[in-house]
This record gives sequence, structure tokens and C-alpha cells, in this order.
Amino acid sequence: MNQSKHFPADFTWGVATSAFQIEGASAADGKGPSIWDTFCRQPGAIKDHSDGSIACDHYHRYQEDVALIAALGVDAYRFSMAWSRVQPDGKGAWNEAGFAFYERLLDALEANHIKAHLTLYHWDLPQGLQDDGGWMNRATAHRFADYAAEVARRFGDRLATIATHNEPWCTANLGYGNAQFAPGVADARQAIQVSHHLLLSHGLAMTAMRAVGSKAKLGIVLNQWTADPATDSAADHAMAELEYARSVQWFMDPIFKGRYPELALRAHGADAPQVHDGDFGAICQPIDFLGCNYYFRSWCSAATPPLPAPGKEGFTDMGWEIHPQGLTELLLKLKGEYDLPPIYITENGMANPDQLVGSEVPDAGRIAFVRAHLHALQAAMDQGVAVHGYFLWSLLDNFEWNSGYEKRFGIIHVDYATQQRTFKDSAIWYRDFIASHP
Ligand code: IFM
Repeated sequence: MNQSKHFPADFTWGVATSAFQIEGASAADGKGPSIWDTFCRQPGAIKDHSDGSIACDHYHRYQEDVALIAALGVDAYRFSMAWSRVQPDGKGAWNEAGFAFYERLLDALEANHIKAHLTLYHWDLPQGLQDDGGWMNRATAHRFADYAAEVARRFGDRLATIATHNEPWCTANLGYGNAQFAPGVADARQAIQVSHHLLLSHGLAMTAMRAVGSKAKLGIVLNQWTADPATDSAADHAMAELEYARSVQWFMDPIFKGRYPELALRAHGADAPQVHDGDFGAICQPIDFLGCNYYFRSWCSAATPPLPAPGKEGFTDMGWEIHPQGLTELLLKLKGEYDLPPIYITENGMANPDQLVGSEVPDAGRIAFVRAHLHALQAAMDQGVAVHGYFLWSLLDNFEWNSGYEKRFGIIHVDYATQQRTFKDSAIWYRDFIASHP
């Protein structure tokens, strides 16, 4: 099947990364610490006891990495800015040396005709703001808007898109709900309040960036899934409906409809967030694009123990079910429920236990995964969903948060001892696939 025939000529093909996962140089040139620097020092927080101090050393090797991006033949690169690199405390003075790094990166991308898609917040809050209460402190939303405005003022005409947040569901639920991520809090009530402050910060940042006249398209990136009942039982159906309301609709409804979903609000009960007058007005405003990160579906079983997901197409090294058809179903469901702006699939990919064999890295499983998801994407586009681009996660093997360096998501293998980069078979396949695009 020649899939490329079905994608429009102006479709954006890209690869994605985030700052903490690749940059390293965690204290270079005036950079302040982030909550992930702190979290990595907590005993037992990271499975392989590693941290992000070196990671892929992208801070020093960005030119080599941009050359690799160019060699893939992609149109676009999605990356994030480390807030504490450009504003060490998250408030107060800007760090010019930090901004200079992103200028150099943008120069290199422009020299190679690669469009830059920036995420402002990919989980690495400046520790200085955490010391003031982090995302539990409503003032953090205002600090975020200040940061967004400064970035848009400096770089707005050099960026194709600016996303406020990456996967705020994770920031709230893994960072504050179950302590798997920084800052390591386990408190359901806080997770819900944090999700509200994240949404508020998104809205305030959108307004602030528009006020400085940013030319970049502005939006947000959400991790999303369908929620499927394990059986036809009423209990499984109810569980699936609630799961979808608490995850997908919880972030989509405020942005597109100016309210929280009733079902989830009722379930949260006394833990429901404190919402001030005017908050929904700030949050619910047009966005130029929606970034959708899709990895798996949610499998909902009320049984004890829960019925496992069938995994007809297998599971990834993260233990995540491979379910490409969920991407089609998700996009069609969203189209039915919301007045959607253009969509980018801002992340999709898989962890695989890849190894160098001579000078090659065979990863047929990843090729099959990407091919199947592109097929699923086409199916949604054929049914009228306006998807403008696809970003493979990830360009490089990198720091996979609390899994450390044990999980490899890259289409380019990184030998962490030498920082040697090697194209995996999937990188070669993706390059050839894009080249065959008319
Ligand atoms: O590595 C992460 C990324 O930072 C956010 N989305 C999911 C990826 C894989 O877990």
C-alpha cells in the first residue's frame, strides 16, 4: 500500500522531543534547577537512578542533531523550551544566555528549512516556583503567562506553532495524583486543583501571547485516548464513560465549551476545583490548533482483578497496548463532540528494547507500529477530520521520566556512554516514507 498518496501535499511530517529529556546541561550558562532535577535526587524516584544532567547532551550537540533531523527529510521539529534556562527562578530576571541557545537552535533549523514547533511547558517547572507552591499556587498561572508573552515577543515570528502545555493530564495526575512524576505529590484533591490552574495558565498565556502580536499559531497539546469497556456490563460501560469524562473531556470541555463535564464534576465531589469568576472566560477562547498525543486506549474493567486489555496487536516495552484503531475512533469522537481547529498528531511512537547490531538497529516492531497508526490516521482524515501533521515521538532515545534511560522511544539510537547517534531501521523507513510523499 502506498500510504503517502492519501496524505495532502501540504501535510507536515515531523519528529518531536522535549527539553529535559534531551538537553542535559542542567546547570549551564545560568540555567536554574527545575522540579525534575530535584525529583531525580529523591531515592527510588527514577528506576535506573539516573537524571537529566547530561541526557543526550543536545545542548552542546544541537547542530549534529539538526543535521540528523534534516537527513530524515522531515518538514518540522517539535521541541520544548526549558523555562528555567531562560528564567532561572520562573519569575524575575531573564537569562540571555539561555535564550541565546534557543536562538542558535532556531538558526540551525532555519538554515535547514525545518519549521519549528515549540512547547512552552513540558513538565520542567522552575524549582523557584515550586518553592512558592508550584501549580497548586494560582499565581503560577500568571507567571506562566509572563513567560509565554516574553517567548512569543522574542520568537513569535520564527515559530510555526507555540503550544502552551504538553499533556497537562500528566502534570496534574502523575505529578500531584500518584507521585510518579515531579514534584512527587500523591493527593487526588491537589491533582484536580492543579489541572484547573494548568487550564487557567493556558488561557492566560493565550491572551498574553496574542497581546504581543505573535505570528505563530497558538494552541495546546493534550494526551488523549478512547475509553473502552472490557465487557458489555453496565458497570464497565459506566467506568469507561467516567474515565473519558475525567481525562479527555476534563481538558477539552473547558477549552471548547467553557465548563467542566458534569459527570466528572459529580464524581470529584468535594475534590472539585475552586474556580474563580471569569476563569472559564479566560480558558475558553479560540485556539489555532489542537495537538493530540496518542499512544494507547484506556481499557475499563470493573472486575476484581480487572480484565486485562486484549492486546491483539501486542504491547510496547512500556506495557502499553498497541491499538491503532483507537486513533481513528478518538479523532472521530472528538470531531463529533467539539468544533475542532486543525489538529496535529504531536506525538505517537513506541518504546522498544532496541540494540545496536553491528552498525544497525533493527526495530521492525516500531515500523509496524508507525505504519499502522498512519493508516488509522488516514482513516480518520478520510472521514473528514482535519489533521495537518504528524510528529513521531521521538527523534532520539532519551530520558523517559521515571523510567530513566531504560525505555527507548527514539527512531535514532543513542549510546549514552559515547553519545553516538545511529539511525534505527525505523528512521530509514520514515525518511523513505516521507521522500515518497508526492
Ligand atoms: O516521553 C513522553 C513524552 O515526554 C510525553 N508523552 C509521552 C512520551 C512517552 O512516554
